[in-house]
Amino acid sequence: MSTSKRKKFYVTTPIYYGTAKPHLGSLYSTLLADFVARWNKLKGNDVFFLTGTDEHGQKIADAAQKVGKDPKKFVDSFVNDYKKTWQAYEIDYTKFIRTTDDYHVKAVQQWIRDLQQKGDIYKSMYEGWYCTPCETFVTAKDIPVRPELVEGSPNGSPRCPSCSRETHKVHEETYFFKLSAYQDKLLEFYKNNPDWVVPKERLNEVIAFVKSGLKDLSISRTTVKWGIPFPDDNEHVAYVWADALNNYITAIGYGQEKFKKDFAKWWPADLQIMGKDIIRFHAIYWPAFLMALDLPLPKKLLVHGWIKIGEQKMSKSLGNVVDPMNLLKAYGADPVRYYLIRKMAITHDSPFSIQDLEQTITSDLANDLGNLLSRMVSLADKHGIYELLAPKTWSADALKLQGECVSAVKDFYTYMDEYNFHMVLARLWKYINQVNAFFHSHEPWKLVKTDRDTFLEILCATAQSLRTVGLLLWPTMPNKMEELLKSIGVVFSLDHNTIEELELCNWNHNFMLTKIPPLFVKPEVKKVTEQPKEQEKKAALVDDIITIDAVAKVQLLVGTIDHCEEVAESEKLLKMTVNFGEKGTRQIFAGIKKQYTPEDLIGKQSVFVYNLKPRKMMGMESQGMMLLAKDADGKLQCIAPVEKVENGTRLC
Ligand code: ME8
Repeated sequence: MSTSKRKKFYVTTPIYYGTAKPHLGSLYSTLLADFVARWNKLKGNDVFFLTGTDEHGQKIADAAQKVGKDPKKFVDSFVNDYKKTWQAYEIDYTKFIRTTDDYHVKAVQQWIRDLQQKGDIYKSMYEGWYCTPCETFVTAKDIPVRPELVEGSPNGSPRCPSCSRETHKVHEETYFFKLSAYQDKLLEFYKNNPDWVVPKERLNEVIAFVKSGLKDLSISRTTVKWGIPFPDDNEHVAYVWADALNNYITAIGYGQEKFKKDFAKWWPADLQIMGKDIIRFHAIYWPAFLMALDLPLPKKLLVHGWIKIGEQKMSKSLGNVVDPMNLLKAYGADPVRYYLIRKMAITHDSPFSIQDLEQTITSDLANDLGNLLSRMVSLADKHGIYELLAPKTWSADALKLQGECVSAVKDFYTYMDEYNFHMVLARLWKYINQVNAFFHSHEPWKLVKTDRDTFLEILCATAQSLRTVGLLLWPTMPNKMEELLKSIGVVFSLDHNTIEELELCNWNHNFMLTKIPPLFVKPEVKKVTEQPKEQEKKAALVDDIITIDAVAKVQLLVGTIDHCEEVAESEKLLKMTVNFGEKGTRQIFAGIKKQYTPEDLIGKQSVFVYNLKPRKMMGMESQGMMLLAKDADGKLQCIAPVEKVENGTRLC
């Protein structure tokens, strides 16, 4: 693509508090930014991807003091952890900003001067409540509507609306930012830009808050020492959010004469990504700060939900965080990247479980994608075929698959444009399964002896499809997809191609095949470490008697049959999609076609073996087993709880 046609794309993540190592939640936001950044690079755009750490404020000062460290030294080690984790997860950021960086400190002071000159910052007294863990002021209007925020608090201070912890009273001289002056402008902006926040609905909460009246915002503290000193008034340091939000402009040159051009090139940001906890800061304070500077506002805010562990948000303060480096050691970076983008929905809170992660790696990556590649390349290798030349004309079946490819690519673009990332991957997997069905149903391993031309066509159509899939999946799994493409002879390079030039659906490419080790490894089934006691061992040897340990190994779960259909080629099988609540959904087959129609079962609850090793049935994977009662005549009956229970409930 000529450089003149290249569009700029500037994407940011929140800057994370330097009080602890990154966890799966921080990885998630950063990964989304990397995913979108790579997609833009693939489209030939000129990308700036910013991430970093938030290093000032009382919260950091307190945490450092607890371990007897100087705050800067305290955050240094965590910054290293962030950088190492991002590198391990192939997070290809352009710049990592630290709010203790000298240029940022100077630029924030410049920002204060600019606004003082405009009359948007003035000095007065502040009295109110403050939550240090959230670094946020709890305003009077949070309290009357939320009576529960005052209950149970020993000194009558309200609890923080965000984290429910006790706040403390602040009474001090402060500089205020004239936030109230921007209330109408903000409301006007939201009205004219209803799609500014994705998902749209999250903007409603912001609008309601602004409509209820904005007070001027205290942006300096005298009781906190660890922060950016106010210019010409060193008694005050900048409020940590006023300091932190400005990172998005200071990183690209705001406040530095020599970077004026860079700033003009990159600002406004094209996409700012964050979790829903910090939307108020980004959708109210931040645009007001920018309006005060007469700067354009970011084009889009992408606000995602929580990764949850059970019913709780995964968070440092709740102590239930998952360390991404442990996951990396067990499963590798790309499978975890895939899992997070595929299984966490932007619009909702999403549960995380190791079991679901392992299940997804096994079924989506190892079985659906990895096997497809290895079956095709191994079959070619077995018959000494390394070069695949695109036929001049394709058969009707191959053209049908090509049509499915066109439609998959079209939908992929649409979902990308809507930031509907988990659907992007779900849609692509539909196509991968169409390719699997195409390959399987033509039985090329038989055709090789009877019809070599068709045999070669099947291999080549599969390779054409894998090329498309490999390129589209590159932003999700960069390393693995480069390996996949290499094994079919496609050299991946951003320097030479953009996605448009790669002609994803033009099936005129030739391939050079190389056999590679399995692209994805199925996670090992967890070994049971407990040794049964001697007595129990003996009992276990007696026919039909098992120990309680053996019972405990079988996970029997209640699930609702969300979807059910007949397997056309089988006399017995029904294929079901079973909903296990937070434990996800599973595809399960059962041989009950003679007893039940799909309509009998849809919406019903039944009991399933959840931790059974997946098995292939009619070329498809069954990811569990339905429990059935079988009478003397062999008649089968489903087993259901007497009253409805929550999906995923375990039998005990
Ligand atoms: O708020 N699920 O920093 P922070 C998904 N320094 N995402 C999660 C998550 C979870 N369970 N937990 C955290 C701050 N996140 C400020 C930001 S920006 C100018 C200043 C992600 O370390 C999510 O993006 O508390 C959330 O908004 C962010 O981490 C909060 O990071």
